[in-house]
Amino acid sequence: MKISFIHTADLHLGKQFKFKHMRSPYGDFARESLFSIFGKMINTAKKNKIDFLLLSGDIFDTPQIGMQDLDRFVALLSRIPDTEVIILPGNHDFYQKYALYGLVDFPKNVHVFKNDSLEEFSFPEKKTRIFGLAWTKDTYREFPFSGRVDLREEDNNIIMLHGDATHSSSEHMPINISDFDYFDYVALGHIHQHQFLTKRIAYCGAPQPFSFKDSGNFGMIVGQLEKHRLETHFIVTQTQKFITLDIDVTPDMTIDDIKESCLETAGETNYDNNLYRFVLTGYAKANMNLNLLDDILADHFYYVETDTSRIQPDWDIEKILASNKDNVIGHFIKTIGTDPKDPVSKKALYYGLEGLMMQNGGET
Ligand SMILES: [Mn+2]
Repeated sequence: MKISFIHTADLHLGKQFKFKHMRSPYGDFARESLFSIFGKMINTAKKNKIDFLLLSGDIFDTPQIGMQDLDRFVALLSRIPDTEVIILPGNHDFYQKYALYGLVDFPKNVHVFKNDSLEEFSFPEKKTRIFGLAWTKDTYREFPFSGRVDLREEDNNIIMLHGDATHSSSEHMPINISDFDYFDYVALGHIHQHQFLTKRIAYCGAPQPFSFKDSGNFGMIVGQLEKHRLETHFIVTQTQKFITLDIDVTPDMTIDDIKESCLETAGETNYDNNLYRFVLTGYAKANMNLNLLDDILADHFYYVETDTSRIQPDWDIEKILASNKDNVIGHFIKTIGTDPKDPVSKKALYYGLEGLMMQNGGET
């Protein structure tokens, strides 16, 4: 029998986002976007009469989630009564009797794994068995099941797992994927970057990037299974991108030149909802106030921040030495040398000078 499924995980509903610019509404928007993406997945399931919605853990960011978020979640799931929804609690939303999933009376199309031993939901009319193993605490140094599941040839056999298949020493439930390669499909959760470990074993990834560390595409996996023949597609669902761009700064640039370079590097892209970070490297005029840059760029982006921590002030060392011969600044320059060749000494000279100039108000 042919079945279809949507595989998603790591939505982290309810997540509190932290941005450099805390005054902003960006965190609220990002938080709300997770619900809106989940709503779109529900619509997709309904429209395409998807048989199974597989939620492979970390659907919520924490077990201490507000009732409002929980109610929204349940209401969305009750809109697809013909889709069987399977919830596998992960490390962020591990199963407890008196929190989160334990508090809810789910509609009858929703099935929740509740134990950290292997369980199964069986759907004889769809000739499908779905296995899984829930988290019931926040750390597992070993995978809590060994052995082989007795499968029937005539069934579609799926297993859902939440854990780390990339590090065998992980505290987040290390998974040895070769232990599960006899299933038709292994629906993994935990790692936010989607990846197919084999044709049949996949992390669907998070549906939305969460920070500037998240590059690449974010989405869900849609699949069909019939007589052990598996077909899968990765569908992009993200509504935001975190974009990090490097900017070279040279001493001849004014702050407006730096702004132009940022805009040029970003290109004529669609700025809607995308978050930009510019990482500046090189040497800037010693008296330039780079703190203004975030405000100067703000009009041009939905969200923008700059990292200027790698910028070095371009000082005329000879000139500083000449006007500070007899004080601690002059002594410092003479000790390191006016033009040290190795990068560590050069750094020491610039950082040291910066500190000394601020403390002593040295002459430039
Ligand atoms: Mn996780």
